[in-house]
Amino acid sequence: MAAETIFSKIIRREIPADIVYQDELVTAFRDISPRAPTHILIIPNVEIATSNDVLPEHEAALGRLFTAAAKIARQEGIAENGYRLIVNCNEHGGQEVYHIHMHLLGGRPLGPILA
Ligand code: D5M
Repeated sequence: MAAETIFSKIIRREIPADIVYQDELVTAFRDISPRAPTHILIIPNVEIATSNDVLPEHEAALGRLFTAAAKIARQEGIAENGYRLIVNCNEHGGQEVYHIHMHLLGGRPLGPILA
């Protein structure tokens, strides 16, 4: 199991966060420093540090990230126009919090990914 991060405290509701969705496998909450009108982090409730640490037993929780993303995008009213899903890994990927998370970004045109 990965070392605990601040995200585990958010899952357990021990520190404040704007949680927009939670079920038995994943939790989603608004990013503290949003890069777009909608910027939500969707994380598995199980601690997985990075995408390098993914195991077959995590497939249900990681698949749920996508179903949750689609549901939240509809809730946020951004499904039709579209949005971006991002998972950063380690230093070169720009990962800051070592509990794997999917960024859901939308609400404005985001431009080319590598711009
Ligand atoms: O993204 C990590 C993201 O996590 C970054 O966009 C800020 C966000 N963050 C960090 N702490 C919090 C809390 N407490 N609430 C909400 N959002 C938070 P990365 O992909 O690791 O660079």
